[in-house]
Amino acid sequence: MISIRLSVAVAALVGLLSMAAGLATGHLVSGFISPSASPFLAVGSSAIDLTPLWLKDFAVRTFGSDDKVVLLSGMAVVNGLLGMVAGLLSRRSRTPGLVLIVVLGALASVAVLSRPTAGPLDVLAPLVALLASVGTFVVLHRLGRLSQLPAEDATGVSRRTLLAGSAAVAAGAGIAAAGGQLSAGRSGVEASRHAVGRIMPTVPAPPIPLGADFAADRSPTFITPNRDFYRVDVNLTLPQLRAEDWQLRVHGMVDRELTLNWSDLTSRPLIERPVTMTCVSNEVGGPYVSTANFTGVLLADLLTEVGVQRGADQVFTTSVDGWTCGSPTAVLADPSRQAMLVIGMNREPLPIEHGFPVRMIVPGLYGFVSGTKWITDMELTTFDARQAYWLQRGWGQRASIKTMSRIDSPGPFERVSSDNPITGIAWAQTRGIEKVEVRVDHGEWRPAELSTEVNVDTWRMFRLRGRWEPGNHVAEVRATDKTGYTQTADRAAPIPDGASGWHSVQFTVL
Ligand SMILES: Nc1nc2c(c(=O)[nH]1)N[C@H]1C(S)=C(S)[C@@H](COP(=O)(O)O)O[C@H]1N2
Ligand SMILES: [Mo]
Repeated sequence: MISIRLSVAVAALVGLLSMAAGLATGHLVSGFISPSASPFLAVGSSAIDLTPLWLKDFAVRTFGSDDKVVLLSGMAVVNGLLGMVAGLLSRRSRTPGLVLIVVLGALASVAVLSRPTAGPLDVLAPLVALLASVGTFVVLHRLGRLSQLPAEDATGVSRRTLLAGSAAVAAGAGIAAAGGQLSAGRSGVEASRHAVGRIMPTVPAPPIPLGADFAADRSPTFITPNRDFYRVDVNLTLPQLRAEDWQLRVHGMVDRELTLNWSDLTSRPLIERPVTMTCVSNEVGGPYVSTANFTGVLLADLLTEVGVQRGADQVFTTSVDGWTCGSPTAVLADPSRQAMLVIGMNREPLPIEHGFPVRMIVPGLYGFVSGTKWITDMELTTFDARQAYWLQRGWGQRASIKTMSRIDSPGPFERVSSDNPITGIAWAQTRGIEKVEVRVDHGEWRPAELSTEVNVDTWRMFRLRGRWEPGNHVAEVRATDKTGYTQTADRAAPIPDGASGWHSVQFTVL
């Protein structure tokens, strides 16, 4: 046997395709077990959990809600490079490349099995992935060597055979990955959501008054349609939890432990209320704020029922995928706060990405300390005893939503007519908005017109009419809440307890 070295290009191609074949097959198998068993996605989810705070903050700031796409693309590139390295290590002998593939396969298995929702079957996905990757590597490596034999040793394996084999692997990987993606959506959760049907509250919210927004002048609509509601979570794959399988255990420092299922929950009085939700990661002027009519069961009643023991200052909630959240008991138990276990959003069952079948909503607290989606566990405990997901990563513990305002029209650097009103939103949940002022080109602050107030837990729209000279301008906004506090110019970053400062927009009058 003559010793043959694979060319750099062939070696890299063999490694790259073996990696693709493995990841795609694993993704396909996961489609039949559980989306989070996908080796590719499990490694991505582990990366999210292990990402240091500064990098996470950078990613959200730089890529916004595209951060997941960016993460997945970056991972695809890294995986491809690792595959190429495996190929390049094996230009003479296939052993070093195989060793690297087996090590990576083992790491992927660890990632899959350490997902909080992992079941024992999940390991099948990375195992099949590993087998597919090794098999592809062995076959393509052999084809690669044969295709590089000198002509007098011709075995009938030409470069063309190698190319055909490679194309077949690439196509197979594409189909497998797409198949995994398709079958992942078939867990019966959409059917369960459909079966729930429209959510009819026992106590409906009063109708939204006319004049609750200035949408005609390009403020947001008062109610955000579900499909436009901002979404923030750490999930690459959405938890698949059917209403009929849902349970919530309320336990810990309580007198009477309680477990609720879907029919227990939905047979209680269902209260409907519009609430504006906000994410602590929202930059000044950012998009992570939306309003919906939420329907659910009041938490204050539930906490009275279980009998909270003295000293239990934290309600520690966990979602089905293991994400955790710590909220102050005093806030959740306060009947005037109207914190809820929510099942309905604008009369629809919660969309899956917003927590189907049940989530928590607490007016006045940022989502990361109150908005547990896919909630399955509620433990009464102390802040000393347990640390929730974001607290472990440097964010604040008691995060009340700050008084804030945002200009929506004109948009940044927009060219508008001279009579374009300046419109936008202001919010100060639990306190309510008293006044919004706008100034143009650092002139006098002028009070803006306010939309009809719906309740203190929702946003209010503002509008300032005027005539602006042709040319470039800057508009700034500041809100005053009903405690008399006026937003200051002091800029704070979102970390650890929410951004502050005035939003400003530059625009041009034609
Ligand atoms: N299970 C789970 N619940 C979660 C999160 C999460 O990552 N996982 N993110 C929280 C954060 S940070 C916010 S701001 C709100 C956002 O809710 P939305 O996506 O429905 O707007 O959900 C909260 N609930
Ligand atoms: Mo958030």
